[in-house]
Amino acid sequence: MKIGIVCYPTYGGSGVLATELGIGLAKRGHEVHFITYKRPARLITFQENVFYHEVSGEDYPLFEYAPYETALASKLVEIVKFEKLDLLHVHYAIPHASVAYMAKKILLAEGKYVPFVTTLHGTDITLVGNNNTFAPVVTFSINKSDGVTAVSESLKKQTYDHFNIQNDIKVIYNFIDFGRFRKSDKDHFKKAIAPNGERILVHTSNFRKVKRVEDVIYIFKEVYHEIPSKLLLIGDGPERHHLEELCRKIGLCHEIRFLGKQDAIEELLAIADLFIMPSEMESFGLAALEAMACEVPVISTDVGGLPEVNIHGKTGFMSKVGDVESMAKNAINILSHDEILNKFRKNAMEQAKRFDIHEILPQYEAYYESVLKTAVW
Ligand code: GMT
Repeated sequence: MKIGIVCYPTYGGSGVLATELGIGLAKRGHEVHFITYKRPARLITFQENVFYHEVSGEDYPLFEYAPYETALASKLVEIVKFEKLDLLHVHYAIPHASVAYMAKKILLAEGKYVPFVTTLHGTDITLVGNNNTFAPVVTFSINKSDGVTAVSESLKKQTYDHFNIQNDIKVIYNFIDFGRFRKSDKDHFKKAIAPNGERILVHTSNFRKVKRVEDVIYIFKEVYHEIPSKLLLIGDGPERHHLEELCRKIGLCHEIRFLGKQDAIEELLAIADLFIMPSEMESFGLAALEAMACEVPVISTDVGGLPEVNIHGKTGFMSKVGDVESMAKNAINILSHDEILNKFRKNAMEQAKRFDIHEILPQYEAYYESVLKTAVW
C-alpha cells in the first residue's frame, strides 16, 4: 500500500505514535509518505520506503495568521496525485481530518479517489474537541472520515458521549517496539544519577497543566522522606519554570534533575525504578507503556484509558486525580522492598507485551484493507 501520514511532528504522544506507525509499516513493505510542517521528531534515521514532504508555513503579508490548513490541503492533493497514494491516515481530528476531507473533495473533482482514516488521540476530543468552538468541525470530520480509530475504549466512549457521531470507531491501542524499549544494562549511568544506590523515580511529559507535574514533585517529596531517592523530570513545556521554582522552594533541587527533551528515553527508563503519571486526563498513556516495557512499574491516576494500561495492584497503582497522599503511599509500598519492586517490574513488562508493535501493526493494516474495500466515492 502507499500510505500518506499526517500528524503533529512533535514529541507529543500522537506524533510519536504516528511516526513509529509509519516506520513500522515501511518495514513491512508499505510505502509511507509523511506530510507534515516539520520533520517528525522520531524520524531520525534514513528509512527505505519512507518519504517526507514538508508543508510550507509561509506568512503572507495580508494575513495575520499563516493559512496552514490551506497549505496542508494543497500539499495533500499534490502528494496523493504525484505519489499515487492509496490512502491517507491523519492523526488528530482537528485540523487534520477536516483538511483531509477538503483534499479528498478536491481530488474527487479531478476524478481521483483517496479515502482517509482518522485516529483520535485524546486531546482532540477530551480537551479541544469538546470546546464548543470546535465541536461542529470535529463532529463533521469524524463523520466524514472513511475510517475512525481511537487509542482506547475510554476515548471511544468519550467521543460518542461528547459528539453526535454516526460512524463506527475502531479501538486500536497505542503500541510499543520491544526492539527499542526494553531493560538494558546502564549501570554506569545509574551510578552517576544515584551514586549511593538511591531509588530513581521518573516522569516524562510535555509539562502541560494536564500532566500535573506539580503532583509528581509533591509525591517525590513524600517518598524522599521515607526512602533515599532521586527524581528525573524529562521533557519540557509551559510549566517548567514554575516547577523549577517549586523544587527550590521545597529545598529538593539537588535530588530532582530536569533533563529537558531527550531522544533516547529508553536509556533513562533502563535505570528507573518507578514511573509517575498523575495526569488529569490521559486517553492511553503512551509514556507509561514505554516505562512498563522497560520493566518500570507505574503510579498513575485512574482517568481515561489508564485503567486499560496500568493494572491496579499488579503493574503499579492508580489513584484519584490530585490524591498525592495515596500516590505517595503506593510509591513507597512498591519501592520499599526489592521483592515487591521486582514482582511489579515483571508484571509491568508482561502487561506491556499486550501492546507489542507486532500485534498492533497488523490491526492497522487489516483496518486499511477494510476501508479500501468498503469506502464509497
Ligand atoms: O499527552 C500529550 O500531551 C500528548 C498527546 C498528543 O496528542 O500528542 O498524547 C495523546 O495521545 C497519545 C498517543 O495516542 C496518548 O497515549 C496520550 O494519552 C494522549 N494524551 C492525552 O490524552 C492527554
